[in-house]
Order: sequence, then structure tokens, then C-alpha cells
Amino acid sequence: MNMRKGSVVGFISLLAMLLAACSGGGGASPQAPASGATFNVVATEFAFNPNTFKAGVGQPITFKITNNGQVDHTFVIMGLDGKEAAKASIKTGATETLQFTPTAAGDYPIICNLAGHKAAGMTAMLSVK
Ligand SMILES: [Cu+2]
Repeated sequence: MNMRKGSVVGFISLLAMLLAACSGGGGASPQAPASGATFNVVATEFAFNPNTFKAGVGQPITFKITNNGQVDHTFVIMGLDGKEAAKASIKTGATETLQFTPTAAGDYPIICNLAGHKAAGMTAMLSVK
């Protein structure tokens, strides 16, 4: 167990070093890289791009949501119970990070929960297997 975790961490460290090397060292992040998937999402009026995401059960997911729209937006992941599971509010021009680890397989709807935005098309889907 410990050895296994160690190799995963080692692998991620190696990945991080490779990424840092590729970026020329100019923009290396000071934070330790999170394991799991990272999705970059752009919010505008009235859509998320991309709007489909796939992940595995227990896999930590990091959403980096940039609001390129003219008004504020939210990024709300709905749990399989129909309740809000995770939420980020993104002001226009800002980027917010939202972390979520799905604990069960299924389709998790993602919406902007501001009045009228979901109906106008601000929806996405996280499919977990
Ligand atoms: Cu919105």
C-alpha cells in the first residue's frame, strides 16, 4: 500500500518535472500537482466549453473555470441525490478552481444556477465510471 502510493507520488513528481522542463521554467506552478484529472472550462453567455467530462470513481478532479463572459456565472456540480455537491462562483474575467472527487458511478449534471442561465444552455455533464 505504502510502496504503491510512493510510486504514484513519484510518478506524479516526475510528470511535474517534465512539465516544468517543457514550459521552460518560466511559469512553473509553486503548488504540488494534484493527482487525478484537471479540466479547463470556459464559461460564457450561455454555455460551458467543453461541456462533457469523464472521470473514474474516486478520482480527484480539478476544474479550472474561466469566465470569459460579460456577467458572473457559477459552476455547480449536482450530486446523484439531486443536491448541490460542489460549487464555484466565477466573476467575469476571473478563473476559479473547483475540486471534486466522485464517490459513485453515474452522471453528474453541472449547471450555472443563476436565474435563467441553465435554461439558456449553461449545462454540462460529468460522467463517472
Ligand atoms: Cu451563468
